[in-house]
Amino acid sequence: MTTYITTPIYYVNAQPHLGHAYTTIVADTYSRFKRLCGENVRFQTGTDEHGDKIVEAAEREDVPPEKYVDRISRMFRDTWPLLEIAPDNFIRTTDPDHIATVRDILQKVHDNGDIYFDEYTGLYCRGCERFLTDKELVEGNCPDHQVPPKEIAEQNYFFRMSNYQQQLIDHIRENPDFITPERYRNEVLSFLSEPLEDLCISRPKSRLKWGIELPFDDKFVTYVWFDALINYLTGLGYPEGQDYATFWPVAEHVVAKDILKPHAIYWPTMLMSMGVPLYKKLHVHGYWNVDDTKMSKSIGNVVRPGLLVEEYGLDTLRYFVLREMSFGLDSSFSSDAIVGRQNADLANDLGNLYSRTMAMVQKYRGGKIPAPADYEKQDEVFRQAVGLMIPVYREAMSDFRFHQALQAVWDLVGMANKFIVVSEPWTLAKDPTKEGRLDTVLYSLLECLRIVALVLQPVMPTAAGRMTAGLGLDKKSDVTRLLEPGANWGGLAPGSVLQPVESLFPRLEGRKKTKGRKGKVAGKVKKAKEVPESDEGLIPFDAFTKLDLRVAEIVAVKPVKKSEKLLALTVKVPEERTIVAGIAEYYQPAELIGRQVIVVANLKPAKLMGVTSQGMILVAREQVDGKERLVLSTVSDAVAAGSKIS
Ligand code: ME8
Repeated sequence: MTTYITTPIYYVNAQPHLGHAYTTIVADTYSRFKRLCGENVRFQTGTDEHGDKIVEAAEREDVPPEKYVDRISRMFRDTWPLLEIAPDNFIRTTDPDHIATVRDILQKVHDNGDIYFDEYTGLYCRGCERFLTDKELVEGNCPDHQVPPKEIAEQNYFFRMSNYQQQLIDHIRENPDFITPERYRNEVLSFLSEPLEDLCISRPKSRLKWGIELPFDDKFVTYVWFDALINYLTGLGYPEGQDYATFWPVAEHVVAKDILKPHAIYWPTMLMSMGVPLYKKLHVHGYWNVDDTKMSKSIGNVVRPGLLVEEYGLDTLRYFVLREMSFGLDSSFSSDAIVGRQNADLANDLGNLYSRTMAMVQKYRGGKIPAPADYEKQDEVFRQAVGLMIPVYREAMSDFRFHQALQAVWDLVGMANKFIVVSEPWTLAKDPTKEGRLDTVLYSLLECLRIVALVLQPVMPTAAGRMTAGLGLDKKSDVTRLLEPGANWGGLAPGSVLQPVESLFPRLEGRKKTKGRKGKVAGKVKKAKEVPESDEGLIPFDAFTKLDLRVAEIVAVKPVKKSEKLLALTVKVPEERTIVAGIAEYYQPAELIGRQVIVVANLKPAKLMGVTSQGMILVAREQVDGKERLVLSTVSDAVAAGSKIS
C-alpha cells in the first residue's frame, strides 16, 4: 500500500504561524500513521514563491524578490524539524525543474485548445490574487480581505475551466470521499450548480514580473495558482519520474477552507485538461483562531510555532492541536486550553498511568516484566478493551478524525487507571497466594502502555519513544505488526527489564491570556514569578511542594466513640489508611463511601479520641448566617486514588 500526502505550499509573504503548523502537523502525523501501518509513504510540503503578494512583501523590506523568498522559505524549512515534522520533499516554486514543468504543461494545455486570449474587465483582489465575481462580494468587499476589489481591464489568457464543469460534478458525485468532510463537498457542489467562468491564468508583465513566463507569449507571466498547484506533480518528477507513477494515483491533499476553491475546482479541471488522473482525496480543515479572535498581524496575536514549542513542549503542542480541533471545524487556541490539556490529559491521565505502573513493577517485581498467569474475568475485560481501541483508532486516523482517535486512546487510559483501582495491586502484593494474579495485572498494564505508546507515535513521536524505551523496547522492531488484527497482545517479553525514564509530561503552570506582544508567541508569558522575599505571609514555592496532596477514595466510615463531630474514614491513597475528620455534623457515613477527596498525605500521624489519624482531609469552610458549614474538597473528574495534586 502507498500513500502520498501533501500540504499547501505556503506563501513566503509571512513567517510560519500556528495555522501552517497545524496543516503540516496533520500531514506529518498521517504520514507517520501510514508508515506505522507498513505503507510506502511520501509526504511533501514547500513554499509558494511567485506573485503579487511576494513582490509586495519584498518591496516592504526593500530587497529583491529572489533574496526575500530564499530567506522566508528557509524559515519554513527550518521550522518543521522543531515540530518533529519530517517531510520527504520540500518543494519551492522557484526550483528550476518546477518552472520547466509548469511551462511544459502550459504549452500542452494551450496546444489542446484550452487556453485562449481575451480582453477582460473584472474586479481584482490583490490579497486573493484573482478576479472576483459580483456574487462573491460582501457589501462590495472581498469576503476574505474586507477591502473592495479594484476594477481592472486588460488582455489576458484564459483557461477553459467551464469545459470541464460537468465532468467535475460527475466525479464529485461518483466519489463521495473526493472532498471531505462532507460540508465542503456540499459547498463545492453548490458552487458548481451555477455556470463556471473561465479562469484568467496570466498577468501582463507590465503589472507583474515575478512569475513564470508563459511559453507561448513572453509578455506575460503565469497566474500564481496555475503555477502553485502544479507543485503536487513536479515534486514527484512528473511526467517521467518513478515517484510520479508510484505516488500520484494515491495523492491526498490537506488544505484549510480558505483555499478550497483552487483545490476543488481549478486543480481538478486543470488535471482533466492535461489528461492526468485526478488526485484521490482533498481533506479540508477549519481555521485556528486565537482566544476566539481571528489570527492577524494587526491585532498582534499571531502564534509562532517555534515559540509554542519553547513554551509548552513539542509533544504537548502536537497533541493539543490534534486533540482540540475537530477536523473540518474552526477551533480556538488559548494558553489556558493548552495548559489544561497538558495537565489533565498528559500529566494526569497518561503520565500518572505510566509512572504508577512502572513504579509498581519496580517495587513488586524488581523492574522485571512478569509473565502473566491466568487472566481472571476483569483482566480479560481490560485486555479486550485494549484490543477494541485499536480498530477505532485506526479507522479514525484513516478518516482524519484525529480528535476521535485520541479520544479512543484516552478512554483506554482512563480505563487502565480504573483497572489499577479495582484490581488493587498493593493488596495483591501482600498476599502470597495472589502472586500469579499480580503478575497478570502488572503484565496487562504494561501491555496496555506498550500499545498506547505505539499508537501515539504518529502524534507524539518523542514522548512515545520515551515510553517505549522505558518498556525496554526497540522502537522500530515492534511497530508495524501493531495494527495487524490479532497481533496486538503479548509484545512484551516476560523477564526483560524496564529502563528508568524521567517524568513524561511535567505539569505546566497556568499562563496569561494569549493576546501577546507582537512577534512573540501570543500569550508567551514568563513562568510564574519568584515570590519576593519581603512579602510577609507568603511561602516560597518549595514550602508548598513539601505538602504531599493526594486524591483519596473513601472506602469505609466509622463513627469515633464518644465524639459527635469525628468520623474515622478508611481511605485509599492508593494504599489504605485511616484519617479522622471532623465532618460528622455535615455528612452521613453512607453518603461518604466511594467519594474522592483531597488529603494531605504526609502529615505526622496524630491520635484523636483514641484513633490514630494518618493525614488530613481538606474541606471548604463556608460561613452561613454566622454558622460554619464544611464541604469536602474533591476533583472535577474521577481519577485514580493516590493521584498527586500539585
Ligand atoms: O494559500 N488556521 O498559502 P498560505 C488553519 N500559497 N490553517 C491555516 C490558517 C489558520 N488560521 N492560516 C493558514 C496559500 N493556514 C497558497 C497555497 S497550494 C498549491 C498554494 C494554513 O501561506 C492552511 O493550510 O496562505 C491554509 O490552507 C494555508 O495555511 C494557506 O497558506
